[in-house]
Amino acid sequence: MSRAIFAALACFALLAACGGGGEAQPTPESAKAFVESASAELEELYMDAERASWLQATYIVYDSQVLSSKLLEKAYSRHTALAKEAVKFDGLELPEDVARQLKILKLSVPMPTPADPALSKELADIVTGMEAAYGKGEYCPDSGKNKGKCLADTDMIRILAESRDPDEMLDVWQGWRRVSPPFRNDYNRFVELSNQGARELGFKDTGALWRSGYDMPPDEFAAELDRLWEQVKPLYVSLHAYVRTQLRKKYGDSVVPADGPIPAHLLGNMWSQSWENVYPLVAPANADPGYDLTKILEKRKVDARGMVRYGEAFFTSLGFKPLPDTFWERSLFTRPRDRDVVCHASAWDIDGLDDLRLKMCIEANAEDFTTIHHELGHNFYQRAYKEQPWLFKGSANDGFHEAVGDTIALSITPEYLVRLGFLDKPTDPSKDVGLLMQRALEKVAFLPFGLLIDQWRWKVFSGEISPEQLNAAWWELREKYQGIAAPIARSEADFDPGAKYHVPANVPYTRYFLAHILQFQFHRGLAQAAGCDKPLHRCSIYESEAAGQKLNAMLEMGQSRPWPEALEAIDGRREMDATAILDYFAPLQSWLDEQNQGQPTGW
Ligand code: X8Z
Ligand code: ZN
Repeated sequence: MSRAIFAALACFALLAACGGGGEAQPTPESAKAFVESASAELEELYMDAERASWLQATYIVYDSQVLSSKLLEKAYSRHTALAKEAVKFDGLELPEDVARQLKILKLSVPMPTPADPALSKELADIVTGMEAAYGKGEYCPDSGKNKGKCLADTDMIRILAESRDPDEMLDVWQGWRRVSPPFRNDYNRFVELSNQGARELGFKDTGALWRSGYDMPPDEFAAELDRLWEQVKPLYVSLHAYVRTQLRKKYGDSVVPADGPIPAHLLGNMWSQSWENVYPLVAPANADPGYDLTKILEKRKVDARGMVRYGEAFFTSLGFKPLPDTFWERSLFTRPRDRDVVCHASAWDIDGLDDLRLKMCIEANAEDFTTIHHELGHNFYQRAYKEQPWLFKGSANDGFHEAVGDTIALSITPEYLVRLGFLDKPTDPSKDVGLLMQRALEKVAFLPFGLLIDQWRWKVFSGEISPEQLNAAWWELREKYQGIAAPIARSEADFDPGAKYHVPANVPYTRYFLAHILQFQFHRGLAQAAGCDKPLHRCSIYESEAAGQKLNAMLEMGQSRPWPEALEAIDGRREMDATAILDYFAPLQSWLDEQNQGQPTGW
């Protein structure tokens, strides 16, 4: 959108709204004009902010931070102001698409800013600063195995994935958590300022604003989450009990309790959020599928770009167009040697059209292979809805955006690996419990983590968790939902939630919980379209144009319709529902029940 067109639209809106001087009565026509001019203005502002954010995330220096913060503040404060202004059309009979765009305008402020410019600037500076501090985080141990080295986040993530030495794991676990206490006070101030912005918009607090974005009353949405969690909890509890028993065998009774929470540093992941890296310790006897994707990638010397090419090729096999050349020119695929970057993976849509990018410090392993598919899911979604009006350029709800690439990754089956030439023949189906165990360590283990981050944040925003209790409340929720515990004493001098990217970067997290439910619904719907009659975990939609068309039909809707309609387009039903994930893992659930007999479950 050129500046000239944008100016003309803004002028048109002003004339329509103001008529012949004084405040004219809002009309459907002026509402439409308002939506158009607001969209054009915000599109421009966000595009500049995105470019500056890209620079800030891929080149963390003082100036990129200042510029990014400035442009983000400009976009957010204008968005907040327009959201407030949109209220003037409340109660007016409007065409459905205009009403929906106004609603999205009011609810989609990523970070509501206070009207006072000084406070608004302070808020933007805090968030940019926290993300940069996280991105620059490193740990230089002064004793132990890694003495004398300075470890970056990716180094520590790799150590936790590969090491079986509890002292080394504990050392990097606590080492990474030194990155966040310096911005604990900033976080408290951020909560105050963001809440002030949300209240000025008419919400109780920022959490209430976040819960309002799901085409249903916010309290009903919170109840939906509880319902979904209750559906999947028995499966999680069975997996937890089995893994605990196996970890006791490995590390001993003095390290892992028989019936209490599992120490957080032993699960192969910095945040204990997914446990696939402990698969070798918990692999079912006689049911190991017998291949290791990490080893295959290493042996074939697949580099970062090569891994992304495999991801792209999956989407093109479904009928999607290849990614544009600019994607390959402008993305960041590996950690640069000479500068700080935010390594947490993300997919970018700079101009709402074709300037798509991936930012990721790729390592040649199975976990990153999956994450690449996750990220490309975002990019292909972004491109599919590019023809929609600006306010509809988004996913049906935020869980949908997170679910698409994961859905594709569920199709990385042994049969698919044979198609790639990675395996000579598909694995023996009698060993499928091993395959399902691998998947469950990734997907089922994640469920309570996906839920608890925002359970914590919502309470912080509402004040139910006070600034003095941030860490204690965090560990209470970690224990309640995940059944894990800190391996060493923690106190309010720590700020462990801040050591998870999405907290300092202020990215809502419930979306990932939803995605872990939705992706199995999507997979079921697409496998059906692909004519797969095998068990769900053996279905791959690779090369199925029918599945591709069904997926694209949902993606190109963007945010133009309430999410139940988008879900219906792919799964034939309008409710988020855990039966798909439960069906997928049903054989594993029976197997776990047998293994857990005579063993304590729960914590
Ligand atoms: O943050 C992500 C993606 C980017 S949207 C890499 N994920 C969550 C996380 O890493 O904590 C994907 C799974 C959950
Ligand atoms: Zn994502």
